[in-house]
Amino acid sequence: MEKKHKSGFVNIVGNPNVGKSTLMNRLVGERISIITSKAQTTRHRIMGIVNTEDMQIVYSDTPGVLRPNYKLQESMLNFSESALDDADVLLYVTDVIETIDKNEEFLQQVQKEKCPILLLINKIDLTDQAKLEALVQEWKSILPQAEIIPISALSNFNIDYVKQRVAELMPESPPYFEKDALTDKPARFFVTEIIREKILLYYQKEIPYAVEVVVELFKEDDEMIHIKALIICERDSQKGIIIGHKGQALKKVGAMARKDIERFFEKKVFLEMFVKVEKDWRNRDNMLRAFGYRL
Ligand code: GDP
Ligand code: MG
Ligand code: K
Repeated sequence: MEKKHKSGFVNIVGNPNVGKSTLMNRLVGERISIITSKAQTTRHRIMGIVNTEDMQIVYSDTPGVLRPNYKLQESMLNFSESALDDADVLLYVTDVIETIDKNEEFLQQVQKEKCPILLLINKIDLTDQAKLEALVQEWKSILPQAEIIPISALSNFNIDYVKQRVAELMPESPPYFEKDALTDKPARFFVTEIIREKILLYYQKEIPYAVEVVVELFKEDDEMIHIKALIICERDSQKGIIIGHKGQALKKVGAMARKDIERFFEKKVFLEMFVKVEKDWRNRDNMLRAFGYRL
């Protein structure tokens, strides 16, 4: 007899920097979500799809939950809340570092959630047994319906067990996407994500949060991929910092990004980057829409 096909949505939620993107990449087995040590790296929802013969698991990585104090953050919060709506399994990620805020609005929404919740306590490589046990007890009282699994996404500890539990919790369903699909995001999206990651790593303070990256050209032939990317910032002073003395800063960022893009597509890449000032793009609805944020 033929085995019934299973498929479902697994949404990864939690506060910034607890390790959601690192976990997502472990679960999907490809480097599809960008990771840095700064908060707010993941602005959009990113999906990663794992296919086997009789199962399709659609993981999605969400931006960290943030209190909206300007329009961009409001839009990012929408992505997180929508992650609660369509989940078959919720992976609520916390770590051994963050202080638990029981009154947090998002946590209260999670408490009302009806789908199965795996509460993943990440970064256990940074703590000891006694502290971890105390943390487990605390979480048991906050989210009694959740199954608590201590993990280390970075050192790949207990990740196979998470995969196994997710697979067991998948409902019977035909696949939602083509079975050879890796992700729902097009190639250009990965280019902007990689460039943004390098900007986050290279520049200090407000620069990473003041910029948006747009890929204007993505042209592939047999030999190479030609990419033109635009870095949009808010002020002339920021443009100066991004470009740097004699263009050195932008050159470095471009070189780092190109290396990663080449590794991602396994192809030679010619990357051109330009910087443009668009005053207050973060507060302008039409600009945000053009960049793909849902408002
Ligand atoms: P996100 O904001 O929740 O998506 O978190 P990221 O995946 O971007 O990770 C934030 C930081 O935590 C990065 O510097 C990761 O390398 C680090 N990190 C993630 N998982 C672990 C872990 O298991 N152990 C340790 N020590 N660090 C981790
Ligand atoms: Mg992330
Ligand atoms: K992050």
